[in-house]
Amino acid sequence: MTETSFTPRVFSGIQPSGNLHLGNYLGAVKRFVDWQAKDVETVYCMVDLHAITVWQNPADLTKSTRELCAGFIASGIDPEQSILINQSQVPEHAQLAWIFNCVARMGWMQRMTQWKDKAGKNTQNASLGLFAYPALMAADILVYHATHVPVGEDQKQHLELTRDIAAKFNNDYGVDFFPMTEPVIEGAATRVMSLRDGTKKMSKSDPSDASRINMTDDADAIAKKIRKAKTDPEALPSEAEGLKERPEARNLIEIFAALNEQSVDQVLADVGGKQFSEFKPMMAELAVEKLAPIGMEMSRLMNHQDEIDKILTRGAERARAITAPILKQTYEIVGMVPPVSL
Ligand code: AQP
Repeated sequence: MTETSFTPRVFSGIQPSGNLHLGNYLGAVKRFVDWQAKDVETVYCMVDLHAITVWQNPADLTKSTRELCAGFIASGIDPEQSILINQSQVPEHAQLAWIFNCVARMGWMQRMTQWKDKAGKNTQNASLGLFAYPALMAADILVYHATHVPVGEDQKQHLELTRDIAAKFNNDYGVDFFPMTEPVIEGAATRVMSLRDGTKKMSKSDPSDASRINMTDDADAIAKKIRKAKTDPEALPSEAEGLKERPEARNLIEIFAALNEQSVDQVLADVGGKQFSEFKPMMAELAVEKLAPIGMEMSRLMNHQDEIDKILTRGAERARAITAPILKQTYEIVGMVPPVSL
């Protein structure tokens, strides 16, 4: 199959599980905005069906979904230009996921690092949904015949599995129906680390709020978290080689580079030789300048929840114009009897 036989279309999603953070922003949302500026159709999703693979308080889920939508828009996603949706409002995602549950193999799922990390030792008590998570993710992408998926580094394995599912489906049914989607992992900060431990990913579920910059943090909170970020006693190096074995220093430099749209080498050329006591205030100033306006816009939008709900409803309508025909063709390929008009 040639990868060029499909019209380019971008899809990506984020779980509305609260605490949208700098890692989600630099690894994903900022990239989504870049793709929106290109001449390609873009679909961005709040993946609430993924979020409930671990327990979510219902009222919190509702609030986090609207807040995530506000986060997308405040970061620069234009709901007229991109299709902005809540996953559960587009039922074809879950319907195609069932087909993919029957294509994917148990062994493939068992190898997923996210499954191993999130289920921990007590796999018997994890939800079936958490195990099947990558099949739903493959459906999210392939129900749009999406060709490109911008994500952070941690999603690479799931994207490879998406390709495996597409290839097995195409092969089993002798068709050339689903594209081989390309993961797009780019930018200076594809894996933002915790501010308290440079060896751990910055994450929504880290119990320490000081480990992450939330997109809703105000200027004071952002500056304070950067001031308190863990560092080492050495001065900053002038070349990237000098960041080896210095995970906290590397993390701060990568965040700075991504926020300032520079490469790590460019940043080090400017700040090499400086102590953290000098660098951290520069970084705090940059982070406040770039992030605080997004947080403020998110709070403003959260006062207009009816507008957010309308945007999502309209997004779902536009999305279903793409997903319904693709699901219909999938059912035909699989051999399901179609309904007739009575
Ligand atoms: N630390 C990160 N650095 C760069 N990119 C990141 N992403 C997440 N964390 C980082 C990217 O954000 C997108 C959405 O992620 P998600 O919400 O679907 O799930 P996640 O990767 O599980 O996010 P968290 O914060 O780590 O949540 P929890 O704590 O619930 O597990 C993806 O593109 C992801 O790569």
